[in-house]
Amino acid sequence: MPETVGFVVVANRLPVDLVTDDDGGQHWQASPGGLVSALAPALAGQRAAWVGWPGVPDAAPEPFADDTVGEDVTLHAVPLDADEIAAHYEGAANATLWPLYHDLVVAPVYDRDRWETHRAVNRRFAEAAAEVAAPGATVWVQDYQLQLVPRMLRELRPDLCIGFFLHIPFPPVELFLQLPWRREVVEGLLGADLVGFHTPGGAANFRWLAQRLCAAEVDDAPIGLRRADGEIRLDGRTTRVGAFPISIDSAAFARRGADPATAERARALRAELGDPATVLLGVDRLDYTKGIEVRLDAYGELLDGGRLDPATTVLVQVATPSRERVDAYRRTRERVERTVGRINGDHAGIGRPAIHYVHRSLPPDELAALYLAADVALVTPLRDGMNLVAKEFVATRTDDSGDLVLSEFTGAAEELTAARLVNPHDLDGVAAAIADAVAGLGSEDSRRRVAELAAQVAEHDVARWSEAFLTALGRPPA
Ligand code: GDG
Repeated sequence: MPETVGFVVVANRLPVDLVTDDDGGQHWQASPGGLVSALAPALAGQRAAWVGWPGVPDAAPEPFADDTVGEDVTLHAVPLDADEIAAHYEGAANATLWPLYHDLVVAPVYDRDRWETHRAVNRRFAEAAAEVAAPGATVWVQDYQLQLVPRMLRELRPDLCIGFFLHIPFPPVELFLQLPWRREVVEGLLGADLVGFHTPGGAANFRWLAQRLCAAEVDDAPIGLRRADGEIRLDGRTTRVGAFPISIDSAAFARRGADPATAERARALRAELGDPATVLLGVDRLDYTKGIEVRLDAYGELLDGGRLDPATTVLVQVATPSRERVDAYRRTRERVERTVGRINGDHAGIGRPAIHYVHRSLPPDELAALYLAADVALVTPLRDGMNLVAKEFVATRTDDSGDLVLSEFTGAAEELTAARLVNPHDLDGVAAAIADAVAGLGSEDSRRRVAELAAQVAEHDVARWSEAFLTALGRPPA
């Protein structure tokens, strides 16, 4: 039996992935995604466990520690075989729930066999968490892949204090009702003591569904968090619901932005780009929800119409590889790359591309230098739970220069109201916002807005997010 601890994180992935080297050896490497930095303040200074999948089929190491999260956090691997990865992770999570929760940008696949596996995998996570949690421990379950875990864990261990946080949007009720397993999901989440969403809208949708699908009693009374917070009572238990907008380690990004080495690298990057007057920047996982094509199309139209000059403007688009075994992602990549090729074909000079397209993950230092080198960040998702790139861009900039074009359909737009907010379905509006941002660079208005954005992110950092959630959950202080 593993040693039990008072605080357990349960997430789809461990903070490290098992990677096989060319010579057949294996090592652990930080896994993609920002969950480690999001949870670092909550994990600091106490014995804790992290339950998750090691990122490859059949890996089942004994519990271990890794520098990524420190010696005090024991990592407990939940093994998945190749069929389970296909059915649960690529199937139910990324071909059903992900598109359903992102406004059906692509059609969700409703497959009963895959859901059966999804359920079995959720149970395995719940059992692993039940095994490492000490009596009365706090367990924090993360994200859409594990929505069935809170109830399963509650049945195994009624003594636990269980929190759940959803990192993606919770959809409008009309869309959620499509899900054949809709009641199972709502009941799954209601196993938690506290369910957190990025926005009040997500919390409100969930409360409505709990009432309609489970005949739960819903209380509007705020619990001291924010509007749309409230309580749901079912079968003698109470689940609290609230909005907890996630953020970044703002001070760390500001420090990196202020580091002379970052500024030096930013200058070098601009020189490598041919010292253009204006650098536009997009940074995303290559995902159909991120609206990469929207900004490419808007940029292409601005070049076509002569409103931006390809001799003096470049767009850098970093599109990190993601979920490449899922069909819709392969098709999105093809469309993005075709569009990049067409725009470059129409507008690039020899040795002077109109778009620099990077389909790789960049090291964090290089990403920070890009944030500093760019003038305007283009964040145009069709739907996004929060979007951390928008926050990272404004936190990295230390001189109030630049501008941010931000989709209204991101959680970030509810906080970053000083950005140039756009409807990503309105191509004219997106193009106009990009043109206005470029024209307004250096103006009093843009400096004032960027200063306001940076101040917002500096104040509302990720430590504040986890503290707000865990305080509302009632976790005893570490
Ligand atoms: C989900 C929700 C929510 C990207 N390219 C590189 C790189 N990144 C980093 C960014 C940022 C992270 O990846 C992406 O975070 P986002 O928030 O933008 O998007 P998702 O991955 O979809 O995250 C989202 C989030 O969960 C948290 O709750 O905000 O709505 O969808 O941190 O910097 N990092 C490095 N190189 C890259 O090339 N080093």
